Amino acid sequence: MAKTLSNLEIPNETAVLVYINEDDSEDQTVEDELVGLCEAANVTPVAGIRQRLSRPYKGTFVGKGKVQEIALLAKECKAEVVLIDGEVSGMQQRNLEEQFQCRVVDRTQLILDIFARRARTREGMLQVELAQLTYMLPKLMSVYTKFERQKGGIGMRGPGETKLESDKRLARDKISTLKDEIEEVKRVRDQQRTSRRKHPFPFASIVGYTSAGKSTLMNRMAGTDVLVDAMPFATLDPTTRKIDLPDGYALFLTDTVGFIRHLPTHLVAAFQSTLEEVTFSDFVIHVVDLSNPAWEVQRDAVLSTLETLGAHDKPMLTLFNKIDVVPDKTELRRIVAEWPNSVAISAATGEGMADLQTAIKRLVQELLGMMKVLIPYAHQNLVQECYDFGRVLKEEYQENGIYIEAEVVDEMRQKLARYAIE
Ligand SMILES: Nc1nc2c(ncn2[C@@H]2O[C@H](COP(=O)(O)OP(=O)(O)OP(=O)(O)O)[C@@H](O)[C@H]2O)c(=O)[nH]1
Ligand SMILES: [Mg+2]
Repeated sequence: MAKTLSNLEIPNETAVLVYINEDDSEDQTVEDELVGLCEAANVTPVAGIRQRLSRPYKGTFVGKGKVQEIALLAKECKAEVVLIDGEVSGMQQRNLEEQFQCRVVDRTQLILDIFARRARTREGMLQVELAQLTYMLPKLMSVYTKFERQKGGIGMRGPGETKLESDKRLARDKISTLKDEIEEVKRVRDQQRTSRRKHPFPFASIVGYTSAGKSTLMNRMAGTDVLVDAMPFATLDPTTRKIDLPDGYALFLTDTVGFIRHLPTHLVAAFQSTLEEVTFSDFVIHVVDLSNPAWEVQRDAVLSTLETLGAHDKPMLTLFNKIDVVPDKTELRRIVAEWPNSVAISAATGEGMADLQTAIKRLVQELLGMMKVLIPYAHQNLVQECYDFGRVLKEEYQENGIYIEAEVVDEMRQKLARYAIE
């Protein structure tokens, strides 16, 4: 499984993992998540240690005694990296590296590292570089310790690394160049869209916590071959496909990058161009991994990320996924009954797909309004648009024009208003 994703040229590194969650009921899921992230970044955990922190210590993030403990552990295990499951400042990082005598990497750097390895498109790579630089900028001044950051080490991979060696001003210049480049890539992509709308209609995005099963669902519904993997962030670049729904309805569906908790807002912003797909959707399909004990925390993390993106007001269909491995069916029924507009499915086995299609069809129908028009032959192009932006029920070539009965999106209704009959 690891072979499909890991870049074998990047050396494996050993790490001591430092957990900082306060709530002990979350221990297992927090550990599982960090170990999963390590696997995706080709890091081998050699030991784990925990400090329950409500607030990080100013100078060293963890407490004094814990610093000693970690230093000892890192030495014993000959760890190359100490990985802290939080956001560590540049000053804290420098202090800790001195104490630990090895490199210190935080959660955000680890995630960015995975993104850097996953990015395939130009846009994806530019966004990762932008995120890395934005994240590193405040840290730059304290980055130069005797454990000089080298190309290839965890937390330092990807396109941003060479520039990180330059000063803050250079980084800022680079950030602004990157933003321009992303804008340019985006502009070209928008131009290539032939339709009047920025996106085809109707258009929905699959969102959800990483590993919830978004790509598995996409593959099942659209017959795509998007990479599915148990490791987090298998998908980075979005894929869009048209899918057919019952009764002649259709939908454009996008599978995109997963969300994760504790990701700084400005990093989400760096992925604006990818996540724009979500903000332009007519509605969102939120996949929740019900088999994960932390599914509620994950669901809420997704909802708050959507809020950051300004996409929380969109109609949402919630899919409770992986029910093939959820033993308690009574509990399952209760959850679905309580959560508005939700369906229980298994993207893996196909269970619940009929209910899902009905639910999606209903959402698509809500976006459409019935219209009867007589389009003059001089404006024949509108006929095709009726097909593109709605569902045509009748098409008749008459003396004065083309008679169309169709369910179409609002924008199209406005466009057709002058040809409306009745
Ligand atoms: N048992 C079970 N496993 C599933 C189901 N759906 C997905 N999985 C598994 O969950 C893991 C993650 O699936 P993906 O489809 O890659 O998840 P994703 O949401 O696209 O994840 P990222 O792209 O990494 O954010 C894979 O190992 C899938 O085989 C399901 O319905 N049941
Ligand atoms: Mg995926």
